[in-house]
Amino acid sequence: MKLLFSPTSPYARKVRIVAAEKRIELEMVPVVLSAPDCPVNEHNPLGKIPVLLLDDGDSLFDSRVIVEYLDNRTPLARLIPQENSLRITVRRWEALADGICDAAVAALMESRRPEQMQDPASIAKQLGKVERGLKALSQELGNNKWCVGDAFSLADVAVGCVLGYLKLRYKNINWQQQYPNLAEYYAELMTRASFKESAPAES
Ligand SMILES: N[C@@H](CCC(=O)N[C@@H](CS)C(=O)NCC(=O)O)C(=O)O
Repeated sequence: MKLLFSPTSPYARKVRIVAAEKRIELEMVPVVLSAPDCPVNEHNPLGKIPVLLLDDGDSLFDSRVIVEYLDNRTPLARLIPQENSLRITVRRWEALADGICDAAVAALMESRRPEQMQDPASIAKQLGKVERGLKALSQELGNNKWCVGDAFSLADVAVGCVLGYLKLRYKNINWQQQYPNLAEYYAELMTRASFKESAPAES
């Protein structure tokens, strides 16, 4: 199986961490979305990464579908609980974490447009989602070691990926100081090989 990804994509990082935790070997294919010969559109009409190319030629997207597929490939290190209410709780955390990523990515894209074309209200709206989302993550995590119950799960993978993305792209949002519980939690996640090896290089 091949994964079309970019090293800074938080959604692709989620997939890379899940594969590593479950000891599933993926052939990594780095892509540049803006390159004219970028293969992503051929496999995902939405033109987004990550995309998982299966050995039979099919493709899977988006990250939520890919992580479920990988989690079901082997019972080793299950990251999505099979019991319904726990599974929904894990997926709600993932939706919150991914939603913060969506807002952070949208604000970044808007702020990269030529200044006279930028819409400050739209940037502010997206950043409001990021701020409220971080507050919710901090409150809901509290002093717990993991997001859901007493086991590492997909919820922790997703939350770790959004925190890593904000650390990389939004140095002005000092969530580590604002929410010490999230800072401690991220530091703990970063002791895992799967997180360390997938961390985007800080420039
Ligand atoms: N919901 C999607 C989001 C994927 C996504 O937005 N990926 C970004 C890279 S971080 C992308 O491909 N952006 C290109 C575009 O939106 O055209 C997922 O979970 O996989």
